[in-house]
Amino acid sequence: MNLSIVYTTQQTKFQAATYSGELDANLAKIARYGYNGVELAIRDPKLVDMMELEIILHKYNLIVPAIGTGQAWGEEGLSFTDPHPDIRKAAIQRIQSHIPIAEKLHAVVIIGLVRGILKPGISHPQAMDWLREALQQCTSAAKDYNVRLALEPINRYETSLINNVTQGMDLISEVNSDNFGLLLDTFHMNIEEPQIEESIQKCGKRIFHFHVADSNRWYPGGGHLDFGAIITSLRDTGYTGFISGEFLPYPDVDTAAQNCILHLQKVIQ
Ligand code: LER
Ligand code: MN
Repeated sequence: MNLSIVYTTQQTKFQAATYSGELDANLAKIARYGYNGVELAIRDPKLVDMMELEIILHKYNLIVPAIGTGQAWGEEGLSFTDPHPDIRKAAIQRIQSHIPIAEKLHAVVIIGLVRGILKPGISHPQAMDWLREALQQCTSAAKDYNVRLALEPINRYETSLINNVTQGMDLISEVNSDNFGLLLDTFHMNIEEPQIEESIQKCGKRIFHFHVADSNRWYPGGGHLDFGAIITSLRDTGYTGFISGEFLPYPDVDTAAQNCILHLQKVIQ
């Protein structure tokens, strides 16, 4: 089983970014607990010392399956659907700036909250037009590098733009690019999907990445989701990528990281 966990390269307000700071010490722990990958949350690639990062990744034999980009929205307010054209342009440029490092690391670029939220006075169709336009530009730039982009359906309490798999798959048809797929997150799916396993089946080969957190956003096993059934359904689609832990660091980050692995190993044959 390919398992990763989120590490954020810069401080963030986002609470479910499991690990941050002390790069060497934290990556050592992640590898020791049994993860073979680390998902990097990167606000701005300019702020990352790639040389140091690559040395430490190599030291602990960790793969980077995906790069999270949501902090560009969370910390800087950049989004694809901001009414201001300069902010939309800056958001597109920021996502495009992730592409060369994603190529180097063979990682998927995540499109989470950088899509934005519906701003006052902006209609939903207008925001969706901006979103499609931005995604077309980013997927086309990523194609030249063989990089894939994964949009994450996010629950209604965080955004009103693409909350579920049906909306995500419609957007995929509209953007119509082979390198554009979905990141499914069990925390959001538990809120938005009629039936989690069926929605996973519906996405099939368009699942480019997968986040796990339990119903309460604790580590898998800390809530009431059936991860045995969820992961079986994911595997039935032919998915061989990473299952990536993105959960609240409760009761503390190390216990959560270890409990995640223990639970998944217990429920997955
Ligand atoms: C990010 O992967 C995520 O799941 C969102 O909740 C971020 O706001
Ligand atoms: Mn997520």
